[in-house]
Amino acid sequence: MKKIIMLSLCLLSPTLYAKEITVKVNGMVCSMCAQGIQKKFSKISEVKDIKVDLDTKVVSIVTKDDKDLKDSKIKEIITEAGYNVATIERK
Ligand SMILES: [Cu+2]
Repeated sequence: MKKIIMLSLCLLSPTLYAKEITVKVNGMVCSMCAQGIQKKFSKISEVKDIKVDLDTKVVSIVTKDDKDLKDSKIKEIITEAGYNVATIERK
């Protein structure tokens, strides 16, 4: 019985909620850069909300409920756009 409870907790907890991911990006200098990155992320099905702050060079991603976006995927998108990922933080 205990095992079943533990197992169901493990299966449910990690992906139930939307995730907030904060990505610091090197190389974004103007609003065109920001718009380009915003466009790329908004095309991804897991992404619910995307904001780019040019002053702090931070890309804020909110995923859809029960979805996640892997760090490797984030890096891939940003690198392909011509920028560099400095840090990735998750809440
Ligand atoms: Cu630019």
